[in-house]
Amino acid sequence: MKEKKSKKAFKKRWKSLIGEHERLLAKRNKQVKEGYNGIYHRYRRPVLTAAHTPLHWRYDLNYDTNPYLMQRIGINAAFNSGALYVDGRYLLAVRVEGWDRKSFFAIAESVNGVDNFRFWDRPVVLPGTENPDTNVYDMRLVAHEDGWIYGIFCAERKDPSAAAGDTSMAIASGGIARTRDLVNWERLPDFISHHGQQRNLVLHPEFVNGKYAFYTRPQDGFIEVGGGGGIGWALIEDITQAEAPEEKIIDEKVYHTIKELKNGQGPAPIKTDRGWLHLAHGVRNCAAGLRYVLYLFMTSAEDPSRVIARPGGYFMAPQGKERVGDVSNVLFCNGWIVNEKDEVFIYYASSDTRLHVATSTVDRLVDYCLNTPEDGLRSAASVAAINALIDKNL
Ligand code: M1P
Repeated sequence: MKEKKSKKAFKKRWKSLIGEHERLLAKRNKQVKEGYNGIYHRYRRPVLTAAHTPLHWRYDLNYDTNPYLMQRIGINAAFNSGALYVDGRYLLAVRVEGWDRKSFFAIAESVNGVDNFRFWDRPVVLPGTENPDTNVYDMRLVAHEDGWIYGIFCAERKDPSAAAGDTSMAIASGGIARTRDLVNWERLPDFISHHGQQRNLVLHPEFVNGKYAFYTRPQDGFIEVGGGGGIGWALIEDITQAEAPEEKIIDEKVYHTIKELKNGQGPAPIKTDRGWLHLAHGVRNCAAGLRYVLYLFMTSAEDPSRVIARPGGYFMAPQGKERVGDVSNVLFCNGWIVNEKDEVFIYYASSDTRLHVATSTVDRLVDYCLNTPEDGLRSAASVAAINALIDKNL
C-alpha cells in the first residue's frame, strides 16, 4: 500500500520540529556546583550539538519536493570551536561535521557565553587555494594587532604520494584566512613549514620583533608526529606568504606524562600582567586508544616563546558523558574568551561530538599556573610534592 502524503501532516510535523528546536535553543545552562575544584566550573549542558544547527540547513521545507518532510542533509557533530568576543557578543567558529564526514565552519552567537547559542543563517563560505582542500577543521580565531581577524585552521588533502589503493594517507597543512566581519573571508596561501605536516597551527595575537608569530606543531605523518612534535614557535615576515624558515620547540612531548605522544597549542594565548596564559592539549596512548586532555602553561610577557610556568598534569580531562562520542576519551579546545570582567570562558569539545563551556577568571588561572607543582616525572617526586603540601598543612 502506498504511504499517504498530506499537506496537513507536513505542516503539523514542521510545527513540532520547530517547537522541539526552539525548546533546545532556549534551554538555560547552569553551573555544576558539585565537585568544584576552585579552578573552573563546568556546566550541565553542552553549549552546542549537531541538533542545534538550523533546521533550514537540513530540511527541504517545500511540500512539493519533500512531501514527507525528511531530513535531506545530516549534521553529525558540532565541536572544536574558535572563539572571539566582539562588543559583548560571544562568537564561536564551530567545526560542524556532516553525515558525509566533511567538516566546515559556522558562526554561532550568544549574549552570555554559556547558553542560547544560535548559528548564523549560513555556514562560512571559505575561499579555496590553488590546491583545493578536501576537509577543513579546528579554526582558531585571532583578532591580531594588525587589525584583521584571522582564522587559522587545518586544511587536509589526500597525499598524492599514497600508494594505489591507499585511500587514507593525507597531508595536513596550516590554512590561513582573514576577515573583518566573519562573513566575508580572504584566503591566504597555506603556511609553509620545512619540518613536516602542520595540523595544529595557532597565530599569536601580537607582533613579536615586528613579525607575525605562530605556534606550530611539526609532525612527520598525518597521525603520528614521529620524530617531530611538541609546540613549536616560528616568526614570519609576511603573513600573505607565510613560510617558516625555522621552528624551535618551546614545549616538548615528554615520556610518561599527559603529553607523552603529542601535544598542541589550543587557542591563542591570553595576555595577563604575569605573562601569556596558554591552553594546550596533551595526548597519550593506552589500551583504550588515545586519550586527549587539556593543560595550561605560561610564557614570558617579553618573550612569548619562553615558558615560565608548567603546572604538572592535566587541567581538564574527559569526565562522565564527555568520555563517549565519535572519538571517545577526547577533550579538545581551540577557543576561549576573556570578557571585560576578566572572566574566562573555555570552549572545550568532548569526544569529537559536542561543545561545552567551563568558566573561570584570569586571576584563578594564573594562580593555578604559578602555584601548581610541576610534574616531577617520577612517582617518588609526586609523593614528595604531596608530602610537601601535607607538611604545610599539618
Ligand atoms: O580526534 C581527536 C583530535 O585529533 C586531532 O588532533 P591532533 O592533531 O592533536 O591529534 C584533530 O583532528 C582534532 O580535531 C581532534 O579533535
